[in-house]
Amino acid sequence: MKHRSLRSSVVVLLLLVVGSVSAVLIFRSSNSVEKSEEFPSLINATIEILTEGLACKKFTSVDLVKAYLSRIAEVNETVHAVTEINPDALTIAAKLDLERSAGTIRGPLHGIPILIKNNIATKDKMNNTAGSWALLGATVPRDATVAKKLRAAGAILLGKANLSQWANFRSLDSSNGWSSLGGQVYGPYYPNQDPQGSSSGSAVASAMLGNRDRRFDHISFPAQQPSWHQTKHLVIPISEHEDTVGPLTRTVKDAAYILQAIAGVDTRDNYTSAIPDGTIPNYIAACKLSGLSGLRLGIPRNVIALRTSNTSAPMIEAFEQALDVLEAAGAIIVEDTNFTAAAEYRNSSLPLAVAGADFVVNLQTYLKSLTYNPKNITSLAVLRDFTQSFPLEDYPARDTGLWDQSLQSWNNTDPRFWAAYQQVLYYGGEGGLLGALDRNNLDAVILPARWAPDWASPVGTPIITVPLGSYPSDTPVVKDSWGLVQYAPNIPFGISFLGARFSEEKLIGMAYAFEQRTMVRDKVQPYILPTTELADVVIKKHI
Ligand SMILES: *[C@@H]1O[C@H](CO)[C@@H](O)[C@H](O)[C@H]1NC(C)=O
Ligand SMILES: *[C@@H]1O[C@H](CO)[C@@H](O)[C@H](O)[C@H]1NC(C)=O
Ligand SMILES: *[C@@H]1O[C@H](CO)[C@@H](O)[C@H](O)[C@H]1NC(C)=O
Ligand SMILES: *[C@@H]1O[C@H](CO)[C@@H](O)[C@H](O)[C@H]1NC(C)=O
Ligand SMILES: *[C@@H]1O[C@H](CO)[C@@H](O)[C@H](O)[C@H]1NC(C)=O
Ligand SMILES: *[C@@H]1O[C@H](CO)[C@@H](O)[C@H](O)[C@H]1NC(C)=O
Ligand SMILES: *[C@@H]1O[C@H](CO)[C@@H](O)[C@H](O)[C@H]1NC(C)=O
Ligand SMILES: *[C@@H]1O[C@H](CO)[C@@H](O)[C@H](O)[C@H]1NC(C)=O
Ligand SMILES: CC(=O)N[C@H]1CO[C@H](CO)[C@@H](O)[C@@H]1O
Ligand SMILES: CC(=O)N[C@H]1CO[C@H](CO)[C@@H](O)[C@@H]1O
Repeated sequence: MKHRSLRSSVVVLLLLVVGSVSAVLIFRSSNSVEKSEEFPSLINATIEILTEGLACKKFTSVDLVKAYLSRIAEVNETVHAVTEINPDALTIAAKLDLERSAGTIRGPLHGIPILIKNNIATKDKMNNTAGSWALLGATVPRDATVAKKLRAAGAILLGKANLSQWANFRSLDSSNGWSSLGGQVYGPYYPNQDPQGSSSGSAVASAMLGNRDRRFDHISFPAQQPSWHQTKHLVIPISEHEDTVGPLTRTVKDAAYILQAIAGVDTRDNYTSAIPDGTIPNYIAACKLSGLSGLRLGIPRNVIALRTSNTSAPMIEAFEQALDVLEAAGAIIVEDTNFTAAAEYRNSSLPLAVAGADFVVNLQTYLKSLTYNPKNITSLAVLRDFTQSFPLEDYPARDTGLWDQSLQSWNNTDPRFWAAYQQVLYYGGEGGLLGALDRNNLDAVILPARWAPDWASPVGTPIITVPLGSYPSDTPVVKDSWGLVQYAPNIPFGISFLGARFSEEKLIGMAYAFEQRTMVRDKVQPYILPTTELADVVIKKHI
């Protein structure tokens, strides 16, 4: 039950994924040389590369959407990463192509396809279900603010990424990446790989571009978890105090572009009012090779020591090697910046209780906002009844243990909530990340990604994770009770940079400087990759 350490966090995800259809491949062999010269390979294309191709009319957004749909179709049977496709994606792409040819460019995301997680509401033909039959067909009054901002920035919402049902907040015993509606998502680095985290589909989709650390994305943070910079309005919640919306992308710079578009004050989400001066730094400009120069990075060795097992060795070894890279890039490594409450936090049941107390109330608020609620799901209690009696929800094989606990306990309007929440704030704050940053005068704390997310979600601080390495070829294959592969050769892992609240700009700089010096994503390849490329779409168009 590794993922039971809770932490929610919701993820938006830059698409650029998958797929291909054999029928369009007829021209492939004869054109392969010319093709690779003319078109960027979709596994490696960044937002900047795609934007350049769009700008010089090498291809259109319609071509891009067609190519990605084809790539998704190629692999969806194997990895189940995408729940549904936006039926209007091609129409939207055509409109954005027209705008572009008329000289209107909304910004760097103009005409770029993006997948969003299936708990971010959109007021269009797509469902927002958190992977449950309970919400199929339900409608919302408006786009989630994040979706609205992405649209306004010119992004094409291509589809919804499969996720762990209710962002993994239902059962005490279920598998990562499973939902009644979406089925089981698998990781792309080993057959039947546990996709981890609730953002399973998002991460798998972006991993198939080659870059994302999938392995330890757990519930909380997928790849980057920003501060409360992003509005959560109309995102199906777990916990208002712990959820965060963030991008999962192929590269650090791509994440910076997405974050730039979605960050900012939203009057519909009070948490965003904490943004200093209400202003957002330039995250793209923060992507500098000098991003590590002169910065103090602490290692809380006791956090790593607390949860070390025989499967940790390759991660820790790669982490130690990364320290040399960080130092060579000008960082100052500060050893033993231990978190004073690490052991106590690990033992505590309060973090889960706080999330459950939020869930009862926050879910009800979301359900109340629906403009059409076909199954009349109005509260967690009703949702539990539905889930336990609807055969496709796979109850009791997958229980509702977390809901049972939440419904038995106090909720976040109870005075006991505030005492518990203060204690959780202490674990993540003075007793955890914030205390270590402060005492040691650090710019960030670094950890192998597996150990990182627990320390950010309670205090609303950002994390950015970049690929670090992968399990070696002699790794014994370990499966969980659901048959999901937990450890196996080639399964990647990451390194995380954790900073103070609203330190995204600095963290992005560090992650970029590390990524550019290591380019681990080029060394770890999924075992399955789609083959459709832009050439297949563009050349076909001209025949
Ligand atoms: C949303 O769910 C409904 C079923 O209620 C289905 O008919 C529709 O096709 C779904 N939308 C998409 C985009 O798949
Ligand atoms: C923000 O807080 C104010 C004051 O507590 C409250 O009236 C308002 O409804 C809140 N808004 C949201 C979107 O939660
Ligand atoms: C930090 O924790 C590590 C691992 O538990 C321990 O070896 C080290 O002595 C601690 N350092 C300090 C300064 O307490
Ligand atoms: C770790 O130990 C368990 C048994 O305790 C074993 O099943 C597994 O194969 C070991 N994994 C590695 C990577 O050595
Ligand atoms: C955590 O729990 C273990 C096992 O119950 C106990 O031995 C240990 O003292 C506890 N640690 C703290 C810091 O509470
Ligand atoms: C939260 O708890 C209070 C007090 O027990 C109760 O009146 C209220 O209905 C609960 N809220 C929800 C959403 O269940
Ligand atoms: C939901 O409630 C409405 C109005 O009370 C009712 O007409 C409808 O049959 C209910 N639907 C379900 C699935 O229970
Ligand atoms: C993507 O880039 C990597 C690293 O440069 C390279 O090995 C790989 O062949 C590229 N993929 C394609 C499809 O061009
Ligand atoms: C989105 C998508 O392409 N889904 C496809 C996944 O595979 C099944 C079976 O081949 C198709 O029916 C879906 O359309
Ligand atoms: C589009 C896509 O890949 N969706 C998949 C989500 O997962 C379910 C089942 O696991 C698949 O049937 C869908 O095709």
